Amino acid sequence: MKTFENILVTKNFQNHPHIALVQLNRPKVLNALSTDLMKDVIEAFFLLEDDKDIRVIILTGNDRAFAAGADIGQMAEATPIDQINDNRFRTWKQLSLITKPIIAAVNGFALGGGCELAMSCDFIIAGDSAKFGQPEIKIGTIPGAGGTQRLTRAIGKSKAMLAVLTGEMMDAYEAERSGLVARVVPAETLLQETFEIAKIISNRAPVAVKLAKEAVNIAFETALKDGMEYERRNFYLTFSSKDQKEGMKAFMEKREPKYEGN
Ligand code: CO8
Repeated sequence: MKTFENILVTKNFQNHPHIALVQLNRPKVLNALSTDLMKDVIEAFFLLEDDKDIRVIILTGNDRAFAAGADIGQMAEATPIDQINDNRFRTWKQLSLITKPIIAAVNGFALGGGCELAMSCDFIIAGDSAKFGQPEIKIGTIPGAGGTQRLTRAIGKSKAMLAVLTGEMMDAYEAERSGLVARVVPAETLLQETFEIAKIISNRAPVAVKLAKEAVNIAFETALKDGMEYERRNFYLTFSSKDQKEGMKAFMEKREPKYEGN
């Protein structure tokens, strides 16, 4: 298997011929999702998709973070046009082309784009220390890769509004009660427990698994496309505000932001 700069890929995870592990690997920045990291994830997913032996993919981070969001340093000075030209959303969109099951195994922070990436997987198993949130509002922008759409469908309008408008995190148990997370397990055994679930799926008929995944997604995603387009334009729009520049600058300068409403 090819080696990547921003992720670690283990093809026969725990010597299992049908299970692969993809681990986000930018620990110094809590696995912030740079453009290059997301490209690595997609490339690895497509290699595993084409690998006839692999039946289930597990996506994980480390004990401290699954991923703390898009890379703020990379975005802070971006204009809406920079973002359109960078075409990062094309990479994100390709996640939906993977037909094999992808399980997100989440310990630590899954915030912003990190929460959106976990929600883009087929289901989430969380360690009991996991924290989920869409904190974009705190840095003067809004979710841009499905946070307002997938979170609302997963946990309902009221809880999604609370999360998106306050930017506050929810713990693993609240995430499970709300339907965002399929199961909570002890943080120390997260990978082992996720592996056991992956083993069960890998013993099911692969074609049926693919068709079942597709069918559940169709139920879930009806009309999602329109919502995502709408969200993306609003996400770009926040980058024309001074408050977005201030929010991200303040984060990098480790100070409280001063918002003026423009
Ligand atoms: N981007 C870049 N660097 C980050 C990020 C990030 N999202 N998160 C953390 N880091 C860095 C910190 O700057 C710090 O670096 P350094 O050691 O050089 O100072 C290092 O990671 C460790 O972080 P902290 O010292 O802040 O660790 P704490 O334990 O004190 O705090 C938190 C952890 C609460 C997770 C805190 O780091 C935080 O609030 N991070 C930002 C969370 C956030 O706002 N995420 C949303 C980002 S915007 C987004 O995701 C929009 C997605 C749109 C989709 C894009 C599609 C293309």
